[in-house]
Amino acid sequence: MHSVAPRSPAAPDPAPSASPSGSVTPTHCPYCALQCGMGLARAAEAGGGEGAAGVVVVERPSFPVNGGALCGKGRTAPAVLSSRVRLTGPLVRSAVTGELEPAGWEEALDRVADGLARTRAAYGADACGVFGGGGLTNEKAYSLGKFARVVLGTSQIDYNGRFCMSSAAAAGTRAFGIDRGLPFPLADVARTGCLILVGSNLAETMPPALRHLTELKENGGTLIVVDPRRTRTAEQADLHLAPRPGTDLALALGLLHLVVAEGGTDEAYIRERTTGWEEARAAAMAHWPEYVERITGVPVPQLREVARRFAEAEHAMVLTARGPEQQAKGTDTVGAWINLCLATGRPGRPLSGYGCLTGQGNGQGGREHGQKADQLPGYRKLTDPAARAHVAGVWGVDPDSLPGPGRSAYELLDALGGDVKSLLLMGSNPVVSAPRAAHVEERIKSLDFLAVADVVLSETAQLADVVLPVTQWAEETGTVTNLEGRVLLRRRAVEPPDGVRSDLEVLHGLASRLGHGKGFPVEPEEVFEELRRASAGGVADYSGISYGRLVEDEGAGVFWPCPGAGDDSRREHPGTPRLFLDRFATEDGLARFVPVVHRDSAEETDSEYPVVLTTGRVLAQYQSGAQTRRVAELNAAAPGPFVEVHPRLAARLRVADGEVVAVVSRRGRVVVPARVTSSIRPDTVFMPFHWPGAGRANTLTHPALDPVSRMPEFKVCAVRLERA
Ligand SMILES: Nc1nc2c(c(=O)[nH]1)N[C@H]1C(S)=C(S)[C@@H](COP(=O)(O)OP(=O)(O)OC[C@H]3O[C@@H](n4cnc5c(=O)[nH]c(N)nc54)[C@H](O)[C@@H]3O)O[C@H]1N2
Ligand SMILES: Nc1nc2c(c(=O)[nH]1)N[C@H]1C(S)=C(S)[C@@H](COP(=O)(O)OP(=O)(O)OC[C@H]3O[C@@H](n4cnc5c(=O)[nH]c(N)nc54)[C@H](O)[C@@H]3O)O[C@H]1N2
Ligand code: SF4
Ligand SMILES: [Mo]
Repeated sequence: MHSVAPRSPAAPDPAPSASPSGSVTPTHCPYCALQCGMGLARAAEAGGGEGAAGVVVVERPSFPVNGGALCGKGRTAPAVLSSRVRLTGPLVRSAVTGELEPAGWEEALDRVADGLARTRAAYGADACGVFGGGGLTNEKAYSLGKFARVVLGTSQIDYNGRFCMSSAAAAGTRAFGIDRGLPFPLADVARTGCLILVGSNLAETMPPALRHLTELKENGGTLIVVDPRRTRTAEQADLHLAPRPGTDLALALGLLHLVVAEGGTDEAYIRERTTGWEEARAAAMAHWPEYVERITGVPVPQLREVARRFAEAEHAMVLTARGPEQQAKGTDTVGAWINLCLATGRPGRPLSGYGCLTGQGNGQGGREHGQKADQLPGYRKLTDPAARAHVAGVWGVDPDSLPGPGRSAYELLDALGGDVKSLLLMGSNPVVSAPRAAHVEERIKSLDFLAVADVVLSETAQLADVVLPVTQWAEETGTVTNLEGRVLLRRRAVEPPDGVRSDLEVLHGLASRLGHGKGFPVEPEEVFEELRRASAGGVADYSGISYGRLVEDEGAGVFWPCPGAGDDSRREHPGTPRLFLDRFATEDGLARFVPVVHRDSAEETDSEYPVVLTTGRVLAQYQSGAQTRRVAELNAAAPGPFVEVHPRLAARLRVADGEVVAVVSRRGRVVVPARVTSSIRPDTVFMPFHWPGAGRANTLTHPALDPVSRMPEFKVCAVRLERA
């Protein structure tokens, strides 16, 4: 059993108020970055009949981020624990039949260690690849990065977070010297005066957060939503701008132009807290409103209205999500929105600023502790000699033995079967979720050796030589860091089934076989203690956080940076809910404007492919669907893929609602039912990406990458529709 010892007897174990009978484990949802608090109660005691895996979800109203509210995915998450299709024993591909067949753990781990060792012996360490996920706990992400650098000695590690918020991360680092999704608690949103929400459909992707938008409006604030579709979120807005996908950069520049023209800039703030304004201003002034209207399709009067409301509000915020970020110009696009915020004096001021709504459960922590191609724990740079020396010291290795930066996620997937011959994959399903997925699937099939650790036989696991079945959220303890930078403790509430092991046990088993018996503990708290030391002094400093502290205040968590107090416990750091109040995290303490200008998408429409395809999510499915497609209630709500088509486009193609159509891009062709709806622009179609097979959206998407963040262009490519 993993026990969580409070640091002092004075720190009580949190007892959620919804506890039906006392024995409720306070924990967090396995899915998105909101990391809603929930309680897991024994089903029998809760009087709730059977309950999946013997537990039922109960409310945990004391947790501040969601206040007890959950979406359907969170509410039904225990169903995946006891799903019939859950993996409960390792699978190894038979040399005789070519099929995956049940095997024991010793054999399976031997096979993986052997596969990786052979590759390394034949082709060198960089022929071994590692691919991680933003759903992994901090402890797992940390151990996976250490495993790659220390045990395999490879530079070839990256993770699915590259596909998620990497553009916002790059832009945030460039402007503020730090990348934390929200630099303030989410609840601040309800009290700002004007919020521009750019390419976030949080009514479907983070439903409990919607209450902050409702409160914002009740408080008299203005909500502006920028989305090519009239989503459930856009329906809440005072003003909905529906730009053509891929044109947010021009839109933000056009707004900045108008703010400058109308004298809405905050000159004192610009002088005292920023650098680079003259160049950024000059770049923005080239974006005249009429020019911006032509690019974006947003009428000039709407641009004027938004610029005026944003500049005039006493407090104002811009929040971005995947819409503007998942573009081959995502970093510059976010940079342009940040410029708008800086020019109007927002970041570091109360109830104001720029933030990114991070996506995956540990999307924030997963990008801080070393599973990124260029990174060491604590958000340190792999190219920084001091960072290498510090982390190598914690790991007990020679700094010169640490490899340099590797390839980004898509580039790594694209190199499989080329100079990367073997892959260990933990916490992602790229056969469904990577851009240009048919090509990625081919690359994966051309590997000499593939090992996948997962809870179900995902579409990617189906291609593996060895599948390692692992424990799930409620069966293990570990920390996650939510979109606010709030570090939280998820706690073990149920016994895992026989036959599964934790990811940490997998890494321990492999490391031992590869000559590293020490250094890969299986107890999460032990890993966290090492992570604290490795992160100490880094940008994402966790050294003042402990498991004991994370159960205080009913498990409300601690915001990083939280430096350690050394031996003096009276000087315990309180954590940092709000950043930038006095200074930015840059060397001179000033925020940096970056001069950016509009540019086209990688693939513009033409006569052959005349329609823009954009992609995203629906309420009831999560990501590649590996988990949520296993839940009956969610499948009933969102049974399969579709393409949203405007009635005018549908009429031109003579396509009826529900009729099956082919959507064709230069990468491939999918066949899906059309959903005719006037909520989308007539020049654009939308597909969710949660399904494999004939309706896989990523068969169509373009792998063009942002030059800074290496984010693929998931949100824009050119397609044509054909009657199937
Ligand atoms: N139900 C559900 N919730 C989830 C997830 C899930 O899979 N399902 N995944 C989680 C994760 S990892 C993430 S990253 C978040 C993502 O959360 P969101 O970013 O809210 O989700 P998306 O649907 O990808 O994109 C949001 C919106 O961007 C719009 N959009 C498309 N192209 C453009 C464009 O060019 N510009 C602008 N401004 N908008 C555009 C789409 O129409 C869409 O409504 O959700 C998290 N929560
Ligand atoms: N077209 C298009 N494509 C997209 C996007 C888009 O908007 N449009 N969005 C992108 C974004 S933002 C993201 S985040 C990616 C996500 O796409 P993926 O990386 O495929 O994410 P998931 O489906 O969450 O995959 C997680 C896998 O790990 C397993 N798993 C869950 N928890 C654990 C664990 O603790 N340990 C282990 N070993 N396995 C675990 C799950 O069962 C699942 O198979 O998709 C990207 N792809
Ligand atoms: S909003 Fe996100 S964290 Fe909350 S219950 Fe739904 S999926 Fe889970
Ligand atoms: Mo994501």
